[in-house]
Amino acid sequence: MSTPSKDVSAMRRAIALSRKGFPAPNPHVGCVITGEDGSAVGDGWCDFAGAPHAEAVALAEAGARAAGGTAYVTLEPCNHYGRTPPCSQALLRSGVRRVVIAVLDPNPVAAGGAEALREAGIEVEIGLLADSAAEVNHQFLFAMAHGRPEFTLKAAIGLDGRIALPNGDSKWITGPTARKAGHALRAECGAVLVGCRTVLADDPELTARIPGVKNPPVRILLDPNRRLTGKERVFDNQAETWHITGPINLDLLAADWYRRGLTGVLIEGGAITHGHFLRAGLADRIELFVAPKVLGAGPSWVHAADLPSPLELGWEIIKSARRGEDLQVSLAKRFE
Ligand code: AOF
Ligand code: ZN
Repeated sequence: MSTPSKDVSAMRRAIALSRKGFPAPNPHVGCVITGEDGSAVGDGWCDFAGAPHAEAVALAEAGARAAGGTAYVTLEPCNHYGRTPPCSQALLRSGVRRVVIAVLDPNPVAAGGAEALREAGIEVEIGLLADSAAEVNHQFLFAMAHGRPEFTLKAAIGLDGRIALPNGDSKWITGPTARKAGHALRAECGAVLVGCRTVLADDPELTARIPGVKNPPVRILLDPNRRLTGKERVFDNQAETWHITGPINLDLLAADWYRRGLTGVLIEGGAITHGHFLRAGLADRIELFVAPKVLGAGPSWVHAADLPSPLELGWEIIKSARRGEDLQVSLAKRFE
């Protein structure tokens, strides 16, 4: 039996809604409610971690018009009392007849909504446009599956792959549009990490300075030899800062960051830090902002001269987009 086109288009819209907001470390979730006659009566998405869930937002808009209708949700409705009450119960109370789910929730704390709804007599369908819904939510799903955050290496480079001018200046390689996209990536990941050399060289704030960010990303500093004084700008009170000192074991740290609630970390360099993540097999995605400039000297964005052979392979360009004068190239590790 093929899926009716009205189901496909409603779920497409729910997936488009799920892209909105910066819900990290929580999942991206979108929800569309249609009434008994099939007309759209409610839209919702989860705007930030701690905000009302997508289903609650859509149900609030639909009100009594949800009765006899269908709810399209990109992630299985939660079945737990977290920061908000269970969406499975809210859906039941609304009187919807049918719930269409793209992807089941791998979060053991919240899962079980599909079964609860079915047991209550609601018609539940699972898997519609699952691949597209999962791609929007790659970070959350990756973290749940691997017990660690998803790591994205980010760099702004010239045409020769370098990150700094001959005088060492690395601040303005790319233009304002690309820098804004970089700030969106920080908010999207929910955490930003740099090595101490980058803090000493650039004194960055590492904040997400764009509208719509409610939860400032956590700042993580790798400083094994305690070279930072605590007076640098990353130690201001704009966001939480985790200062890691002493011997560094990235696998142990990754598991610890996950336990502390992170699902993603944007690794902003420098070259040596990027190299450590690549070498440890902890580079899951790469975001390169390429400026149409030849810098001529200075280091490449990743120091990876001693990379063991299997790790250097297998990247796939999943997206590329013009950002003002510059280009953003998004890559994911290809699993074979
Ligand atoms: C969201 N937004 O729209 C949905 C979520 O942190 P809590 O208490 O709000 O619960 C988060 C869990 O709830 C989350 O990990 C996921 O399993 C489930 N669904 N979460 O933040 C939403 N529908
Ligand atoms: Zn919920």
